[in-house]
Amino acid sequence: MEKLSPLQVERLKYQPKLPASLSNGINSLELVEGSATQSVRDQEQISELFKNTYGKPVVTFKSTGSSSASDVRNVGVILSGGQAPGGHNVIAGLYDALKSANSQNKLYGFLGGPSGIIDGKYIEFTDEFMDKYRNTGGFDIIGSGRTKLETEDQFQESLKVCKKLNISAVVIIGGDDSNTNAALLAEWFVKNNTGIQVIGCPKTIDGDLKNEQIEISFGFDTATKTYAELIGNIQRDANSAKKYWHFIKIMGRSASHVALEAALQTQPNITLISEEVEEKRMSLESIVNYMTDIIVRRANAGKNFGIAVVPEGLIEFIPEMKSMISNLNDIMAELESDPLFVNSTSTREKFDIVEKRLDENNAKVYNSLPALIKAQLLADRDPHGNVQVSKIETEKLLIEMISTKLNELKSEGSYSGKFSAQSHFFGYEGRCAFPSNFDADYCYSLGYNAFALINFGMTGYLSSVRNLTAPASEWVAGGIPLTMMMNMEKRHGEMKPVIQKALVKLDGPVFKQLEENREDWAMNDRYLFPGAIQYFGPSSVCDITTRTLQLERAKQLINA
Ligand code: FBP
Repeated sequence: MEKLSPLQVERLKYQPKLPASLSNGINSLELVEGSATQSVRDQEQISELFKNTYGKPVVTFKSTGSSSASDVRNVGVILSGGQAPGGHNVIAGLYDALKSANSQNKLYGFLGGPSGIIDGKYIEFTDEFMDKYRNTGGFDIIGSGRTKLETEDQFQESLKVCKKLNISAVVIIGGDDSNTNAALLAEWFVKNNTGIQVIGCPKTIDGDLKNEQIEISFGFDTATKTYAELIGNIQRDANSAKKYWHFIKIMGRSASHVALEAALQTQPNITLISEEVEEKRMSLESIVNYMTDIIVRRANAGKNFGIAVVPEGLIEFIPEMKSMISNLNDIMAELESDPLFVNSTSTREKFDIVEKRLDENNAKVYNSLPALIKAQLLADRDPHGNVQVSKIETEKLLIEMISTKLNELKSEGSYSGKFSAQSHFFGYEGRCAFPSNFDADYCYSLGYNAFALINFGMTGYLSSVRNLTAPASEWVAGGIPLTMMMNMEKRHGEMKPVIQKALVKLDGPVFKQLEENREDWAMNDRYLFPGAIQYFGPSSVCDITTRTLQLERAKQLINA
């Protein structure tokens, strides 16, 4: 029995590329400090909450050529939140940097996400163990979790575990929420004179942890390429059989970056962007009308087939749905401890209980939905107590509503086509793919760079690698103060400091590219077939990054 596939064997041998500034080793680095920074908004409150870590400068590294010895350090690492391709390489980069700085250094991995540091569940990395995971997808090396590291008790427990292992720095690999918590932990460690540093790494396939300083979170590149391959394959099938409309929901909890990028790589007939739906205050009915119009026009042109891409978070951006879901989240929090609701066996009974509690308008919206969607809205909540959008089959909801609309048009005599639809959800398929060369290199650099920040005594920083559309050797490595990306937002009814989530900018070059082309793509089949991610071959194919990064970079150059 073979233990590894041929591609696994080859990928294990891949040596990720580093920025030139880091490639002479950790001990030859010099830290270059920029000027003091401010948070993106609410400077007064954020500086008050982060008295010890606020206002630090952006830093970059340059190689001095000469090398000096560095102190012995033990470091702990945590994977937090949803999987994203390349997480193993962040750890590999961190491990290699740490061992190259001083072979006595140790790296501990906390198991199962942030809960590992609280419960003291960990492993110590060895060469042999690390080598099995290089350039592989997934977070199975130490596992991940969604526990929020934010309370005094949790910080105290983390401190005990760090002291026991003599850990002087913790690296948290996570999205906006996890890095917000990294900032809180960093501040707490300084305030309590623990001498423990905290460094974050920007992770999430959703691509919504980005800003002026962070060009993209890792995993977005591989996940979007994986979805684009799948969409391309379906487009080819649709164009061959010419008998189905494929409705494809694409992961991305809130922002539509993933759907937008996958659409630019494949050019489907319809792409919905949640941020546009919200901005234009489009109702569910107007979305259905917009899609139906394209389906009718294509049918009139003899094309009873097509591809529609729908972002995962769409439902929460439709104004009437947003209001109903928010009302429902509150009601469900009460109902979860109501024996009448919990013990009621019939779904109909549950629908009735919920409907009676919803405000009048929200009850109307809830009632207008098909039973399948109503049931999904009542299913398990996420750790914040909210509806789990990935479980709501928006693609099926749209198919059902469009079918009804087309039947009406047919009976009025204004539609004579055939509508046969298939639904798909691409999400988990892309989160653990083998990282693309870009993500393998980017992640390795982020991890390597995280140790460089630790070695210079930095804390409350996000590992940052920039200039990502250039070859890896020209990437710029450094660190961004986490507080610089923060503002105050309402969470669970209270104002809290959080890292701003980046939604799709409707006046940005990426959305504009879709907007300028969508009528052409709707009627004329301009499908692109990206094929599988290539790991070997010309760098113009293997190392190329997303359309999103390329378009944003081109815009920056025009503005410069
Ligand atoms: P992160 O923000 O933690 O990276 O996770 C994002 C994500 O992959 C979303 O795209 C998706 O909605 C969600 O996780 C699914 O979560 P789960 O893995 O808990 O089902």
